[in-house]
Amino acid sequence: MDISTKAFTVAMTACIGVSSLAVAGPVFDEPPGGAGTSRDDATDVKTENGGQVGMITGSLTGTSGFVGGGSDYQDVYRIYIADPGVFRADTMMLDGADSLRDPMLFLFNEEGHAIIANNNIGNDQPQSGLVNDDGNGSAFFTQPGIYYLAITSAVSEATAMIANETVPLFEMGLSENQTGIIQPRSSWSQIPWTGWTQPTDYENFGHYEIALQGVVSLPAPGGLALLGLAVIGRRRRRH
Ligand SMILES: [Ca+2]
Ligand SMILES: [Ca+2]
Repeated sequence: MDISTKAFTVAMTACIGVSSLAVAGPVFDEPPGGAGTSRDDATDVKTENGGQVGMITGSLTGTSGFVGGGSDYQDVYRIYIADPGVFRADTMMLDGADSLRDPMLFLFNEEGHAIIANNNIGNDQPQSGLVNDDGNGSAFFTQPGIYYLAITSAVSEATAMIANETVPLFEMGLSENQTGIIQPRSSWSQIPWTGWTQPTDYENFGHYEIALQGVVSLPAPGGLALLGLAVIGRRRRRH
């Protein structure tokens, strides 16, 4: 499959995914204080009644415009992926001047190791989508559990410390990494993400909606152990 065909396929599946997702599960709104930007201060995605989470909504509010003021170009959510086989995350094209026109999405595991990222679902399609399928029928990850989902203003990408240097973990500046789902170099897959590059376009901010599949409310700490036991129990019964 050449790049343009692949991009088209991703765009089409994104559309199908979004249309079927419009009614799937409760919406989680970014809290009033804003989402975190790292593993340490990531926002827990929990719903009142537990169960499926169909969407995250929030805003990258940009910069306050004065030196020393805060800025908001990356939002990081701690999510629970209950069903990796169907996991996907798609930013929605929204009407209105206050919508985020060009997002990027990143997925990291609980240790902060990079799994997948995407800038644009296709040429001239700046929305972003992640799906757990490498295009050849193989999953990028198979374990249910805690993951970190980040949305950023393009281009602000995940960084890591490698050989005492801060490097862009997904090398999203490369021309072949502008569309499609990308992974880090295999030798970098165990190196934790530690920060973000500065945004390249300070005017690229606004409201976003991320449609989700395969995600449920984060269990309470005690519930997490029970969920783990349930998974082990299921596996044992297969033998
Ligand atoms: Ca925010
Ligand atoms: Ca984008």
